[in-house]
Parts: sequence; structure tokens; C-alpha cells
Amino acid sequence: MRLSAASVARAVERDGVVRLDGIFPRPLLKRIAARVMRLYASGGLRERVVRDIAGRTTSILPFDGPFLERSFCANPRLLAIVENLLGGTARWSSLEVVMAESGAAAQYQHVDAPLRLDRKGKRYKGDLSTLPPYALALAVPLVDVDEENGPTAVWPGSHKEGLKYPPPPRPRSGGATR
Ligand SMILES: O=C(O)CCC(=O)C(=O)O
Repeated sequence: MRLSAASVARAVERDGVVRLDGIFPRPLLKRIAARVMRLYASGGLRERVVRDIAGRTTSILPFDGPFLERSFCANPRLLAIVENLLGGTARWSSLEVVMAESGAAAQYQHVDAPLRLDRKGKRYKGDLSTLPPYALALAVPLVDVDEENGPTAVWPGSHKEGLKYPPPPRPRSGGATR
């Protein structure tokens, strides 16, 4: 179903997440997947790893090739949605790919860009989940995903729960971040 920008905003306010279908053309997604796999095969992703959770790696992608195509970086439908949620001054901040090797550890629930309202060393204990969004993460599956191959987990409320106090616990073994 093609949601209007207003319906997306309502879903984000309610659930913190929303599923968008058909934003990017399939041929573009295939070119992006091929670009990522070439980088992976050449070892280029290894050099750009920012997080490695026992085989679940996140690497920074170069903003070039298919990512510079208008249908990706200036996708009119996406821009309308983002502008409605964040206003017209929103900018891309990073482009990353998650690769889960067989047997990799699970990702834990976390906040990517926490607002720091702490004071004099005191942890802010308010509920940040009621604030309007100030940053968005767009997760784009490049392969068919299921519970077995370790997709990024989102569910209705996942990105609200993460902003409540106390934050979700971080497992001891979870997540070497560089
Ligand atoms: O590991 C994942 O699936 C998502 C990665 C993520 O949440 C992050 O990069 O902050």
C-alpha cells in the first residue's frame, strides 16, 4: 500500500517505525546490491567497518555510483516523507551496510543518535519517546530476509521503547564499536 506523507507521520508518531513499500525501483536496488557485493568481495567493506558484533558487521559505504542516482538520494517520494517528518533542512548523515555472517551474534536494541539531555553527570530520566523525530534511519533490505539470516529488527514500538528510561540493556558480549 502506498502511504501518504501524512499517514507515514501518524504511524511514526504512534509506533516509532513504519514500513514503506516500493520506494526504490527494483533495478536500482539490484545495482546497489551488486555494488555492495563487489565491495565485500574486494575486501573494501572490511576496511570500512565501524561495528563488528562477532561477525555482524556494519561498514560505511561510499556515497557514489547508484547512491548518487536521483531515484535514491533525492527520491521524490522519500523526500516528501522526510520533509514532512523533519522539515526541509534534513540531510543524509551516513550510508552504512550491515552484513551478518553465518553464526554472527544478534544486534541488541539501541538508540543510534541519542539526544543528550543529561546534566552535570546526571542521566536524564525523562521519556524521550514522546518527542517528535529529529533523525531517521532508513533500512533497505538488499536480499530477501527472514528470521534465519539476521535482518535488522524493527517492530511496532521498537523505536519508541528504545527512547524510554531506563534504556534497553546492552548485553555484555554485545557489540564491539570502533
Ligand atoms: O545490526 C543491525 O541490524 C542494525 C545496525 C544498527 O542498528 C546500527 O548500525 O546502528
